[in-house]
Amino acid sequence: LTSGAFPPPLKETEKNALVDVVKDWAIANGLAVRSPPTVVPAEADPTGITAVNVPVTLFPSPFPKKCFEQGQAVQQTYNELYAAVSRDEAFLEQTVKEVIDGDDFIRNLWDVHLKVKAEGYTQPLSLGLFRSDYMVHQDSSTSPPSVQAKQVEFNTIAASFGGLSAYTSKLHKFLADTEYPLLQNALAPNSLNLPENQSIQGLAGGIQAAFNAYPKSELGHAKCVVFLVQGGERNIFDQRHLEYQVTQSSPTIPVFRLAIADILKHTTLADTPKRQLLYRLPRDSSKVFEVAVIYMRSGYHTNDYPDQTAWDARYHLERSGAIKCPSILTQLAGTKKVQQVLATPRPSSAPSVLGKFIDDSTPAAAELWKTFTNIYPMDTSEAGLEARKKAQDPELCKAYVLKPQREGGGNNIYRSAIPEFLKTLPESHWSAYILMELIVPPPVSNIILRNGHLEEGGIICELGIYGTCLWNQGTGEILHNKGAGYLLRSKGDQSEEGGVAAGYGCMDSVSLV
Ligand code: GSH
Repeated sequence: LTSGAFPPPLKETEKNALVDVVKDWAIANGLAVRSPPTVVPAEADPTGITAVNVPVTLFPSPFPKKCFEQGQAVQQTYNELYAAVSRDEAFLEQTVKEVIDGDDFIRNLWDVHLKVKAEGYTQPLSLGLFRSDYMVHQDSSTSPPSVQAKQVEFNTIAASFGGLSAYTSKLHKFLADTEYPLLQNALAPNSLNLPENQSIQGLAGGIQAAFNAYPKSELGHAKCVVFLVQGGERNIFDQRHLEYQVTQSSPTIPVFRLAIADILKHTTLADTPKRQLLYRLPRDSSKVFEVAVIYMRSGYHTNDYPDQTAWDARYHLERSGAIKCPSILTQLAGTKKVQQVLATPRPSSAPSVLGKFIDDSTPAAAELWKTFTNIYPMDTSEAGLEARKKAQDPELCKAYVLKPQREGGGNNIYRSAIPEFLKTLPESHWSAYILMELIVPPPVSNIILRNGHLEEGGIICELGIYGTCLWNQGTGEILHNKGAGYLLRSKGDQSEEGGVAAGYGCMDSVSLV
């Protein structure tokens, strides 16, 4: 891949042949999503039985080995860092306070936490299934240009696509073995460097570790794991791959899917000091399970809380004895504001903020620092006022993205849109945002198969490294801390937003160069 054109020039017949193989392999292996209504109209599929392959590249994208290894190498330190941040309530309170005026969602989360804190948390263990996202930053001022993995964001709730990404790696491996050697401009299998991707085992392993750490039910129930999901989720197979892997334990671990809107309908809290979370099987209410782990694939978006009852339901979960993945504190640790504060360079004499959480003098911490990019507050501090100037300047703003404290994609404001956007907001709300320098990755080309059509051209790749961590919120003891495979997502280089779930990006895998 280092020499010659990539992707290799293809004849029409070759493209069609590849598409045929990908279409079938994807469905045969569950590299799929439930059909979007734009592809299969609801009236053609009234019972929701159809699925289509997830948007995917026809080739793995070349990705700098150095950056891939950098992301892997720092993941356990990141796990440790975010576990420590989650435990520092005073730090989170201070950080949250800075955005709360412009952000009711964060305020509501914080209020739920305070209510539970007042009566006392009963579950000391906390689980994180994390994903740290990076883009390759190319510094062309050096010769040869040097590359660094720079962190885009750190996800602490519903970090998705670990189920499908393992299969994307397998798809590209399959094509490398069977199809690429047949092309006119053949790619020899050994010309690609395709690392193993253990994201399914890794993420499921985190859930299993938490399940096993949860004691045997004192109430005589069987333990279970609950996946808390959104109603009508289309990314269901990604979740199912994890679910099937979690169950594969001896003895089998029961896993149930619970829609966020149905929490109060199907679960109750035991009237005991531990407030165990009890799940009643909807089809047979005599079957009761004690929820050991609640894994949230919802609850990160305002749409998940349409009314006060939804907030009551989140409170109900938070005060329960189940191990939360994540707890509210861990969810809040994933805000952009926390990321910005952590990435603030240490003043020459004073210790860094990072040093409050992990030993900042180790080589591991030095590696972590290298992944930070420039992120500025939008408040009235000196750095904030400086950032406000940049954000409002029609020229300077072009190097930045403005981000609110939101998850799930589609919320960011890019480049020249920033000054106009700020005008629509009262200035008192500006501090709810952070300003981040755009990372400009080296150009890569690929071919995306999306809903049966090919999109060819420049793409931007974003690497996600998964990590799992189980810790004791009280003592700080870490019971489990592992890396858990990777995700590569790509998007057309003309598109700003990159989320696959939000409909912009596609699945990809790395060929290390
Ligand atoms: N509810 C969906 C799921 O559980 O798969 C989507 C969740 C979601 O949007 N997760 C964000 C993410 O990982 C983090 S909060 N997005 C990646 C992407 O869409 O490409």
